[in-house]
Amino acid sequence: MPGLPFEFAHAITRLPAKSIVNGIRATDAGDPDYRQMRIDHAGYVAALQQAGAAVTELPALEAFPDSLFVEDVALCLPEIAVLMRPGAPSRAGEVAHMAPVLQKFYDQVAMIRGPGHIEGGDILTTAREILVGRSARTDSAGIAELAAIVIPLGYRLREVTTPPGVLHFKTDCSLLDEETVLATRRLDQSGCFEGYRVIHTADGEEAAANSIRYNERVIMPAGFPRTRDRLLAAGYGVDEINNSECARLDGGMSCLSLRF
Ligand code: CIR
Repeated sequence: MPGLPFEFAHAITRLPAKSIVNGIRATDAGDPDYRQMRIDHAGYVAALQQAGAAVTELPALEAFPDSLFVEDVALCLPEIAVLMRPGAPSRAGEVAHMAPVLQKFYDQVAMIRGPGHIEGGDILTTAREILVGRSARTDSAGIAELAAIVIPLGYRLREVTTPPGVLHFKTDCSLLDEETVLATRRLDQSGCFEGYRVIHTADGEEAAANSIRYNERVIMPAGFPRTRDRLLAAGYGVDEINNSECARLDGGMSCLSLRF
């Protein structure tokens, strides 16, 4: 694979819409607060910029409450972007808004056409393979269609399982470097990270697993001090972002950007 899958120059984000109060959530812990979410989102974009990202910030899409979670609509690899086919019906229309944006950056833009479904949150690209978790949003047919696109380009793809009740594979893990992932114990216990070094989130801090490595920084949700200290002790540079509002919609650090 060309380059390391945490060395990036660009990021794409989308401003939260006022309609975020209608965003999908597995468990209702109250609507997210739009004003706080805008503040948190601005902090997230600033952290990406500090890490070296040229950030393309797209306008809010009121018709799509979950559209700030741009990660789910595309997979960005160095030489190709692949538009996803979200398993959540209310999110399907987000893809058409992302297609022209990616066409500005990429010569090659492919598309998952179905009948399967796949969302970017279920895809972890490491230095040696692309791991894709089957979930309530991502099925084997969607994964097979992605495999048919990326394997001819020289990538290895491995189908794994997102734990039941967990939204996306990356809800429970992040890439930290060429050989290391941050993961919850419940995901690691599935055996999917054999051969990798795994740093576990601290017990009770599972929501810290959805972090991102962007160049020299690890951007993680605030409020998980024991997991943060594990990352610091392992030598990573850490930035913390308040994620209280996105968390109400089961979203976190990876969901909020496309990175390439
Ligand atoms: C959804 O259910 O689709 C959104 N409320 C959250 C999406 C989070 N995205 C991600 O984990 N990649």
